[in-house]
Amino acid sequence: MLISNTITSHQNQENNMLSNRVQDALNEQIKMEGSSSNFYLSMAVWAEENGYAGVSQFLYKHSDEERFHMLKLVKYINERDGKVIIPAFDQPKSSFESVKQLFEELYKHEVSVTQSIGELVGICLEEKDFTTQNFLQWYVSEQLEEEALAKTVLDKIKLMADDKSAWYHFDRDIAGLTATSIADTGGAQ
Ligand code: OFO
Repeated sequence: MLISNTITSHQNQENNMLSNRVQDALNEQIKMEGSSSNFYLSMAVWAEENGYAGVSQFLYKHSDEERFHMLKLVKYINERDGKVIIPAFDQPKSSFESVKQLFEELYKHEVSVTQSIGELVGICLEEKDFTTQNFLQWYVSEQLEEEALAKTVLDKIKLMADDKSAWYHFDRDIAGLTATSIADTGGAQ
């Protein structure tokens, strides 16, 4: 079993095909990005229902970005002549105690995605698949920016506490906030 796996892995490298292990891990990441998109969508719906128009706009937009992350992986596996499996997605959480709690969960979620990307990069290195490892660097940078964005928003929320006028401005301004805008300002807004 071990010998045949090693042979398959060597053959895959020679043919520039994905090893089964890398392909499975990429498909797992497809599930994670798709689940992220649904999670953001569910949070957007909750924010809209609860009158936070700007927050919901921000989250709808981010849901689309996560779907793009999923599609980028789908295209990559196809380009490498691999097999894409579109998975079933678990139902995301749909109610939150507050915007603060929502962003706390969002931040935790992004940390877990960063971890998953890190593990995926580790698998590529073990499998000596440097092409995929290189492709994944885009996700490594993206996660860095997204974690910074979530952290910045959480810090703002903590500062605002119960200040209604600050919340009004926050809800108005967050609609225009993106991971790139946070990265450009070094996290300061
Ligand atoms: Fe897919 O970028 Fe965050 O989760």
